[in-house]
Amino acid sequence: MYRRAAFVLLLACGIVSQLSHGVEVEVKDKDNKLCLYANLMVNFSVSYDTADNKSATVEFELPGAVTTDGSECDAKSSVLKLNFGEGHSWSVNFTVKDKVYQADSITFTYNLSDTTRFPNSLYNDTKTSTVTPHITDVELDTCYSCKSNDMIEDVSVNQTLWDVLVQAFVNNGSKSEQTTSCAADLPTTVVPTTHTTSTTTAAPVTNSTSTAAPATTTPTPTLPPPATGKYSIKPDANSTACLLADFGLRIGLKQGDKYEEMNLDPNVTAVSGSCAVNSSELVLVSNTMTITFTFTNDTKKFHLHALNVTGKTSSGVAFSEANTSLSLWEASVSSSYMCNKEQNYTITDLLTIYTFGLHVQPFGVKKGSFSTAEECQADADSFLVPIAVGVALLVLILIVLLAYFIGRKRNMATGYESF
Ligand SMILES: *[C@@H]1O[C@H](CO)[C@@H](O)[C@H](O)[C@H]1NC(C)=O
Ligand SMILES: *[C@@H]1O[C@H](CO)[C@@H](O)[C@H](O)[C@H]1NC(C)=O
Ligand SMILES: *[C@@H]1O[C@H](CO)[C@@H](O)[C@H](O)[C@H]1NC(C)=O
Ligand SMILES: *[C@@H]1O[C@H](CO)[C@@H](O)[C@H](O)[C@H]1NC(C)=O
Ligand SMILES: *[C@@H]1O[C@H](CO)[C@@H](O)[C@H](O)[C@H]1NC(C)=O
Ligand SMILES: *[C@@H]1O[C@H](CO)[C@@H](O)[C@H](O)[C@H]1NC(C)=O
Ligand SMILES: *[C@@H]1O[C@H](CO)[C@@H](O)[C@H](O)[C@H]1NC(C)=O
Ligand SMILES: *[C@@H]1O[C@H](CO)[C@@H](O)[C@H](O)[C@H]1NC(C)=O
Ligand SMILES: *[C@@H]1O[C@H](CO)[C@@H](O)[C@H](O)[C@H]1NC(C)=O
Ligand SMILES: *[C@@H]1O[C@H](CO)[C@@H](O)[C@H](O)[C@H]1NC(C)=O
Ligand SMILES: *[C@@H]1O[C@H](CO)[C@@H](O)[C@H](O)[C@H]1NC(C)=O
Ligand SMILES: CC(=O)N[C@H]1CO[C@H](CO)[C@@H](O)[C@@H]1O
Repeated sequence: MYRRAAFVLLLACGIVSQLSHGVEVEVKDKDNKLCLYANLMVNFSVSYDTADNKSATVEFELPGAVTTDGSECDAKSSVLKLNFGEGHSWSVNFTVKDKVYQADSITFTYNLSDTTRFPNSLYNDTKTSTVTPHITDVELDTCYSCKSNDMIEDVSVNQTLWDVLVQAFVNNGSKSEQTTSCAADLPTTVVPTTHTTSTTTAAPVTNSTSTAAPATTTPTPTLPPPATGKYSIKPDANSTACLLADFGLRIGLKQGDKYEEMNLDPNVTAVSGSCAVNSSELVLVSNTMTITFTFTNDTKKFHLHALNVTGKTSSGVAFSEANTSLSLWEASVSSSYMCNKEQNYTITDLLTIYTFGLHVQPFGVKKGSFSTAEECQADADSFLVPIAVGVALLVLILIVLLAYFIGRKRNMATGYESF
């Protein structure tokens, strides 16, 4: 449920209208011409000290009801200031440099006396967080557009900007139909994105500084299959391995209306973990993600019980997905589990993993090598095909032979009769 509020700064008097999407504001100059346009969303995460000597973290969205008092437009610099609630404000300073403009800073001011937003706060003063956003090199007379999440961290405040459409330095009182897209919105070779594109009011006609993607149907570049990693855990330096795992791994992650796939690169992956009688753990840490596999031994069989994947997407958004009630990769404790065929497993609503050439043994590894493998159904099925073909051929040969012998016998029989 998004609210859209249009505001007109005209001698500090605002007109509110509730429409469809984001927080939409229009700042007008002294001639009552549009000079700054914004339609955006901000999520705040703020931590503060509470009276019981602890700290609390609250999350809230920029509300639909804002006023633009304090916003101003000049030829070379302008300020977008959104005031909301009991003395909170969020403001952005823009400056022009040559043919481009940029956002120099974002200042978020919050009033800890607001007990509805900051319950039980130890202090009652007003705090300020100033950060530098990543909004640069926006061509003059274009809107800056960034549908992707852009999280900006500060000591006690994280703010996530999303679905942003801003034009500072509007020329001639009308918003440009041309956009400069942020890097995160552009497709990259590694990232198959955008299954659906959320439709905003302003159609971002592609005429941007970077070669922007056509808004709809982006052809999905396919990732190469991940390289196979061979991972092992030793209980101590002198022992042989107690856990073995070979596989290529890819994860698929949903993020809002985007879907991204990432391969785990074994070359940059650090391995750690532990082996115990009832439970073993394999922890893989790469530059983009940390994956924890927890296997359990329930006397006769083992299975993958929990999987926890944390990391950052290519656009820098942190994610953490875990499922602690899985029963995958089940095999006898004295054997290993194998699945050569590519497999996909839905771990959570947002996370899917893909395995390539999987072979694991989390318990009872002897002499540092895999025990007998129990293969997955998919592998067994692919074995069945050649077997079935072989059996069919054999049957065919038998039929031909049988027909031949029967025919010969008949001939001989007729031979006797015709005699
Ligand atoms: C912002 O917060 C709203 C509700 O609090 C949530 O639905 C939305 O997913 C959040 N968006 C981001 C980008 O964190
Ligand atoms: C801000 O984000 C970082 C990294 O995700 C996290 O460690 C920190 O706790 C967050 N701070 C707040 C106030 O949410
Ligand atoms: C709060 O915690 C600090 C140490 O973290 C301690 O020195 C102080 O006495 C505590 N104050 C109260 C009121 O508990
Ligand atoms: C902060 O909130 C308190 C209580 O809601 C209010 O009395 C005070 O005026 C606010 N401060 C500012 C600077 O608006
Ligand atoms: C803020 O707290 C101080 C003491 O901690 C108190 O004197 C003052 O009245 C409080 N102000 C408000 C607006 O609650
Ligand atoms: C490892 O084994 C060697 C000899 O086999 C021995 O000298 C060394 O102390 C052992 N190290 C550890 C940590 O057990
Ligand atoms: C990983 O390392 C191997 C050998 O060290 C090399 O052949 C391969 O190209 C590397 N792969 C990547 C993705 O860097
Ligand atoms: C392993 O599980 C069995 C049965 O659940 C239990 O009896 C045993 O104490 C556990 N061993 C360890 C080391 O936790
Ligand atoms: C997953 O791992 C992260 C980081 O190690 C941790 O914060 C989170 O609590 C874990 N989730 C579960 C369900 O264990
Ligand atoms: C997942 O695996 C099933 C068969 O196990 C297959 O039909 C499906 O196409 C796979 N999905 C993807 C996205 O690879
Ligand atoms: C699996 O668990 C059973 C019972 O908890 C235990 O007797 C057995 O030794 C375990 N197997 C391995 C290989 O750790
Ligand atoms: C701002 C901008 O890049 N405008 C360009 C849009 O595309 C037309 C032609 O394709 C150019 O003439 C504009 O300069």
